[in-house]
Amino acid sequence: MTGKFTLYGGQGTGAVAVEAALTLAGQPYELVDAPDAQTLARLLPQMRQVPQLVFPDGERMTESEAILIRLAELFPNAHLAPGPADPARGQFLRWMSFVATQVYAHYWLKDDPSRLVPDATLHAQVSRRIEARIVDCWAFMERETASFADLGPWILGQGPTVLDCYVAVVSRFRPRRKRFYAAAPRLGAAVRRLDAEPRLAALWDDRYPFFDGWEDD
Ligand SMILES: N[C@@H](CCC(=O)N[C@@H](CS)C(=O)NCC(=O)O)C(=O)O
Repeated sequence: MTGKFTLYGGQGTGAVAVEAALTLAGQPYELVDAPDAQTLARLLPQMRQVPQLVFPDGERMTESEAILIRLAELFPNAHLAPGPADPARGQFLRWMSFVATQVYAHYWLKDDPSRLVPDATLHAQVSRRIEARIVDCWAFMERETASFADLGPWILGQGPTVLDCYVAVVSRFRPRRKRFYAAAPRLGAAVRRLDAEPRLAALWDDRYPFFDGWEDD
């Protein structure tokens, strides 16, 4: 595929995982930031969420998991996912879906509990319970992916894949990294490798900076 991508995104959002994948694939893209609810409503009235990626042929995709898998398919030379015949493919798809549905999807409510819970006195409790569920999910993923440690230092052993990009970004949302490291030390080591990946240094600086206390709850 030739031509430029347009990514609707925002600093410190899941769209940064898509930026990381595009960067590792060596693909230039135009970035349109939608930093607040009003801009989201104006630019992306249908869904009001980022990421949204417009492909060079005009196709538009929402859903970070699908976007990341599609990019890995389109640029196989970047080795961003195990291919269809690779024995790791099933687990790759499993964990991509897990991050999207069991972890990332919680933030629609966590970011604004009033969407489902009108009583504001309950919002802090809702948020704490969602965070506890997210930590449990990371701990489950840690246990279930433990055998990949024999194959290499990335989440699926070989990498970095778009799964490493996805977890590296989503694990930075609250409750943030310290609790993530405690629940999932091997996954923590993999995402720290990606934090330190030289090809992504400029991207992290610009789009998800490692500010003082960034790992704290
Ligand atoms: N299912 C979507 C979730 C995207 C999402 O929750 N994005 C957040 C930013 S990290 C957002 O745009 N939130 C604004 C809102 O939901 O109002 C995906 O996987 O891409």
